[in-house]
Amino acid sequence: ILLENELKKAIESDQFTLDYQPKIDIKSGKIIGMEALVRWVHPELGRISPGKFIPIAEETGLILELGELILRKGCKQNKQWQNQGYPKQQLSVNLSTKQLYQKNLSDKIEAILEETGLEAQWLELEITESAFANISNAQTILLKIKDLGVAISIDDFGTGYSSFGYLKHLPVNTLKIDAIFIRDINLNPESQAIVNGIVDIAGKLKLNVIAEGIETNEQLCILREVSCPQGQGFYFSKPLSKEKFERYLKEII
Ligand code: G
Ligand code: G
Ligand code: MN
Ligand code: NA
Repeated sequence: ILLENELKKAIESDQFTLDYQPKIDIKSGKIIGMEALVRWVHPELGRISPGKFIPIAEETGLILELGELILRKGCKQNKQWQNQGYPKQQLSVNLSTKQLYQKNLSDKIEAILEETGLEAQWLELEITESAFANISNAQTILLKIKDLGVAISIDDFGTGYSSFGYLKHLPVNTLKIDAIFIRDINLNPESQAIVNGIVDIAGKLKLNVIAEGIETNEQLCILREVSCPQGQGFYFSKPLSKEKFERYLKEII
């Protein structure tokens, strides 16, 4: 209850910032986009991790307001970077299940794109696999989002609803392989086989695929062996504050 009240106040007074974690093309080592990750610094309690407050925001429904705030902030920032002359990159924003099934989601997204001036192609929404339990509902919503020109990525792929069948019905662009398969990929032949299989299926379905949670060079080497095209993780970069992310971009361009 305490945190719920604090969350409400935090949304009103906008205590949230975004960190940005680069996504990397594994062959070239170049950045191909970034994921926005919300951060909350409470005036008295200090940093509160999203692992703690996102579930509360979801339970209380505050995620709808918070999610909209995050989406607006991310789009605005991405547009600002483009205006400042940074190379254009796609920004991925996490969308929680409640947000996906809220009324008029696509209208809200469209309004935010218009308000911020960001072209739809520079936005991707990451939706966790478990959100697709009801395929026909999800299909209707995702088609509307796709019509806007916004890309869709299935987050935590391989751990949620985990039926390849839904890939036939949902207009998704990217499979994001869950970090649990990457964590032990250099030690566990099963993880390696699963990742190899996901990469193959993605290729055959003409879907993009990215491995998350890459922390070591050993993991990266195996991902190269199985021809995984993209990766993200502490090995390349931790999530960076806006300022640090700008410095990162300046160093690599
Ligand atoms: O950044 P970190 O690893 O601490 O995030 C912990 C969890 O919070 C992850 O599951 C992540 O997906 C989630 N999370 C981080 N930022 C956002 C956000 O902006 N929106 C939503 N819905 N979840 C987020
Ligand atoms: O649920 P989602 O996959 O969006 O969550 C992403 C979370 O994973 C973020 O909280 C981010 O901080 C975290 N993360 C990103 N890269 C790594 C990594 O290499 N190792 C670990 N342990 N966490 C990571
Ligand atoms: Mn994500
Ligand atoms: Na994930």
